[in-house]
Amino acid sequence: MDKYEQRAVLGGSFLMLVFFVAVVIATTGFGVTVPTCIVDVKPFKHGQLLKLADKHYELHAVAKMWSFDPPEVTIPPGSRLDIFLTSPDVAHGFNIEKTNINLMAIPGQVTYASVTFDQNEWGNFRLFCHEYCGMNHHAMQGWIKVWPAAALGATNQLAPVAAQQPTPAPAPASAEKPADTTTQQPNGGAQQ
Ligand SMILES: [Cu+2]
Repeated sequence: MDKYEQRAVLGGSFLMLVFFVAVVIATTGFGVTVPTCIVDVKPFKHGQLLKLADKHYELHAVAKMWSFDPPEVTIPPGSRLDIFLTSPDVAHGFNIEKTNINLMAIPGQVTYASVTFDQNEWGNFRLFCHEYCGMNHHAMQGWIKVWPAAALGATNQLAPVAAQQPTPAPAPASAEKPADTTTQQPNGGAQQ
């Protein structure tokens, strides 16, 4: 074997080993989960947010032309969110900014991923479609609103944020600023 060819093979093998170790470390050390296709869950037609336990929620999300159902959910900081996603029409994307969540919504199938939000970071995380799905694809977005319990109201986590009239404490220094200031803020724009 030519010596350059030999080096290329050795270099390629070494890189594959590095990548494999990186995947193992990401999975075991950092809790990064790989999106999976769930075969024992039937596709559902309506989105909902279920509270499984304190700071543990399950989101059934439907991506359709050209919106998400539910369009927004509100959960407290430090929450784990298990996401089950499907589509009734065409393939869509499901990407939550500033997280590892990057899913495909596939008609007739359910995909799954899980994300745990940082205890000390809160704000609005934009959810958007990243798979071209038609005329209004560019406008297809939603919100994952991560707000302290005091801002959530007593009952329905899915209540429109505008109707909750929460009065959260001032954001900690590390708080995420809402990504889109043109949308209505949960505290009516009173945030300092
Ligand atoms: Cu789209």
